[in-house]
Parts: sequence; structure tokens; C-alpha cells
Amino acid sequence: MLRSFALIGLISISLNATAISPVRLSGAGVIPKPVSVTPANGVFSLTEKCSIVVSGESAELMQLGKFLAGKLNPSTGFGLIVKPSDGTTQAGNISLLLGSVDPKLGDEGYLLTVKPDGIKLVAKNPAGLFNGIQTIRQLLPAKIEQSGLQSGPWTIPAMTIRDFPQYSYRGVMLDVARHFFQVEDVKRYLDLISLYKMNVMHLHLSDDQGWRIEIKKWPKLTQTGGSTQVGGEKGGFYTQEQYADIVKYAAERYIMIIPEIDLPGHTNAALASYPELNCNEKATELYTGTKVGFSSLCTGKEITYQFIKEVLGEIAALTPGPYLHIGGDESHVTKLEDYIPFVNRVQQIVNDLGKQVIGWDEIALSTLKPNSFVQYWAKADNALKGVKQGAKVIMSPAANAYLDMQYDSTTKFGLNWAGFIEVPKGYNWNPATLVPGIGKANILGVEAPLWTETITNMKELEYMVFPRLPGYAEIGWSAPAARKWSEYKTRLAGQAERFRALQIGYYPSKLIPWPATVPE
Ligand code: TNX
Repeated sequence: MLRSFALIGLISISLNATAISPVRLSGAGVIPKPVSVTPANGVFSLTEKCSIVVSGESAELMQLGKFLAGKLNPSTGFGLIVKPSDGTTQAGNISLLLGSVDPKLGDEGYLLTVKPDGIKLVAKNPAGLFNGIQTIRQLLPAKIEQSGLQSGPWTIPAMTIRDFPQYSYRGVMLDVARHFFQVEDVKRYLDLISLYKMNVMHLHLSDDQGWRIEIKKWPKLTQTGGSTQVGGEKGGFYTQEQYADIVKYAAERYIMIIPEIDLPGHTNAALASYPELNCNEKATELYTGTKVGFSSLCTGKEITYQFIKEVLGEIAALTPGPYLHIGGDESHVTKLEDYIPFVNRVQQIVNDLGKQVIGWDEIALSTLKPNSFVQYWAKADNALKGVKQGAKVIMSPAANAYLDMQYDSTTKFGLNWAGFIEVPKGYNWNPATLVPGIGKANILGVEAPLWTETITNMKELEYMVFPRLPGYAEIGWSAPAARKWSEYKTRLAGQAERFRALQIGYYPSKLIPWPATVPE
């Protein structure tokens, strides 16, 4: 008797399971890979009777619920509503709850329980709920991401997921200086990175070829310095309202914006806008080529520091996050004896504004403030100098993590000065062992930069970013012992349908076992 019951149970599980691909069935398709997935019996079906229920009436939780509803409603057509919990549990609902969970889950972790009669997501913080929501999205069929009505069924196999990240900083950088990207483009990029639980977008807002953020006290920076871009076409810039709008849009996705004003090199756009920033008092010509390392603010002039204080002051006031990025890279025409005191003084300016410095690895040549961070991109020696001074490092090794590096010699745009980065090379590295002397305790997190000398629009951006980006997200989130290319490539292949649904024009690398046909 007992045995036949068990048999019936088994049959019904496998019957339910036939409609669901094996990868989704095990919950193992999720990127970044969760800490633990424990399968259970049965399947949850999302129907029009489902509500999204949040604990308490907090506006933030209601907004999180609405974010999830906004992802589920267009494709299901269910018009799911969000409501505060009345304390009772109703079958079929998705509950988003703030509550005490295993402290190991930390600030961004979550516990997700999927049962046939409902989904429960619990986290200590809203950021954890947001991360769990991304997992729910990925557990549903990929067509959930379509913007138009689709037919179901909308099922998730029963399981429990416990999950939390390795690093608190998981990000991308976008160079909007070499080529300008509109607010709508930046928002789309924010949407795409949030699906993979990334929580930082660093915006490279100024360079030789363009100044991209309005500064009220120095209006010519954008009027003149923002007027062009690489190739000589019209440039562009964000007004302060637009920048604030980006910051808000990012914050709604638990993403921090880190603004960068690159100093003292990479400043030709500023030097062309204001003659007084030049040692010879003469404005330079606007520059639309792609050379680096030829410009420098005049480090010996007081006006330079007034300029920096006012520029960074206006940006700091618009930026809720704790960091201002001061660049500091490739200042080849600034003498080292000028560069060091310059960086020291700028760190003080940033601290006086109540912010902390991030700079490219060269800033470790100066005397770092105890709360400054070094972003490793090229020289391990520099990064090690930072670590010796007690600074934490953001890992952006060009040879592994630069999204502007070509996949191979046939890639139509991008650069290759740091080598080609096929998808496995982008994935197969461990931030905590890459540079001897820099271990996990020295690392704040991982960032994948996209420089845009050769990237002119979203189509090109997406081709360079995908399918490498989910790998960087996983490097930042999942433990090294849980990461294997041989297994990851199957999960990545499983994302193809999602990329299609989101209309991401990805590079179809031959090294990934893409499904033979990806449903439209
Ligand atoms: C080096 S990475 C640069 C950028 C270029 C990039 C191109 C860094 C801190 N500086 O100015 O755009 O290479 O890959």
C-alpha cells in the first residue's frame, strides 16, 4: 500500500516534470549560481488568482512588489496586484517578507521557498528581496521576459534556495565619454545588469573626447567639452536632472551609481573648454581621436583645485552613494613628482565632501587615505602598493574583465591591446587568486568596464557585453569552488532564450552549447 502510494507520487512528479526542461527543473539554470538549491516535490503554477503580498505597508516593499508585478504582468497578462499582508497565508500567492534569516545570508542574501501552494521570499533587507526577485524571474520560463502577451503555463518546480554573494561590489563601468549614450540606453543597461544581481554601475563621465555631466559653475564643460565625441560626431551630456534620474532609476534596482571624473589626465575636453585650466593659459583643440595619455590639468595652479572642488561638489550633491571615482590613470604627461601631491590633495577634497575615493591602480603611487579604494586594471605592482597601504581593491583586470576587448580576431569592433577575451577566458578566473598577494580579504569586488572608443550604440554595446556579462556577475556572486566552465556553459546556453526575449543582440560564441532552436 505504502509502496504504491509512493509510486503514484513519483509518477505525478515525473508527469509534471515532463513539461519543464531539466535545467529549470533542478533550479540549476540560475545565473549567478545560487549557494544552495534543494529540490522538493511538486510544482508551483502562477495563475491570475495569484497576488503579490508584502509584509507590512512600507512604501519600499510595495515598490518591490510592483517591480515584480511589472515583470510578470506584460507577458502573463494576469494583472497581478500587490497588497500588504493581512497576516493570513493564502494559497497561490507570492510573498515578499522582511524578516530574520540565517545571519550568513548577510545584507544581500535571501531565502526562497517555492511550494505548490505558494512562493515565499524572505530577506533581512529589501536588497535581498530584490535579488530573490531576480531568481524568481529566472526560474520562470524565459518568455516571462517578453514585453507582449504569451501563453503559459507559468510554472516553477518546488525547491528551496539559500543564496548570498561572495562580494558586496559587483559591477560594470560604462564609458559615456568616448561615445555618448542616452539616458534611455543607460537605463536599459541598468535593467540588464540587475537581472544578474549586479549592484554597481560606474559611469566614466569625462575624458579627452567629451565631458558628459552638466556642472552649473562651469557651463562650458558641456557646451564646449560635451559637443563632440570620437569620430567627430555630435556628442551630448546629461543635465543634472537627467543624472539624478539615472541615479534614482538605479537605486530602484538596488544599483549604486559611481560617477568618475578622470583626473589629472584624460582631461582634454575640460582643457578645451577653459583656457585657465592649462599651464599656458591657452585652450586646447577639441579632440575626437582615440589616443590616450596626452592631456593633464595644470597641477601647479590653484584654480585647478577650485575647479575640482566645485565640479566634484556638484556631483557629490547629486550622488547618494559613498564613492567618487577620480580616475588617475595614464597621466603620462603629468610628472610623477606632480602627480603624487595632486592625488593626495584630491583625496582630501573628496573626503571633505563626505565621500570616499576610488581611483585606477596608479593612484596607489600616492599616499592613500585609509578609506580610498584602488581599481586594478593593468599593473599588479600598483594594486599591491595599494594593498600594502591597507586599501581594498576592485578587480577589473583588463586581460580578463574588459568588455571592450574583442572575442577573437574576427570581432568587428572593440580593441585587443589586452588580448582577446572569448567567453571562457572572461569566466575562468578567480579574483582572490589572480594576483599573488591580493586575497579575498583585500578585495571589495569585481567590475567589468566597457570603454567605448569603438562602441557607438546599444547594438554594439550589447554584442560586446553579452554573453560575457553573466559570467562577471557570477564571479562576483558565487564561490570559486562552485564555478566550473564545463557546467557554467550549459547554464549560459540556457540564457539564450532569455536574451532573445529581452531582445539582446548577443555574440553567439561557438564555445557555448546553444540550443539548436531558440523559440522566438
Ligand atoms: C585604457 S583602463 C584606459 C582607457 C581606454 C582603455 C581601452 C584605463 C584605466 N584606461 O582610457 O579607454 O584602455 O581599453
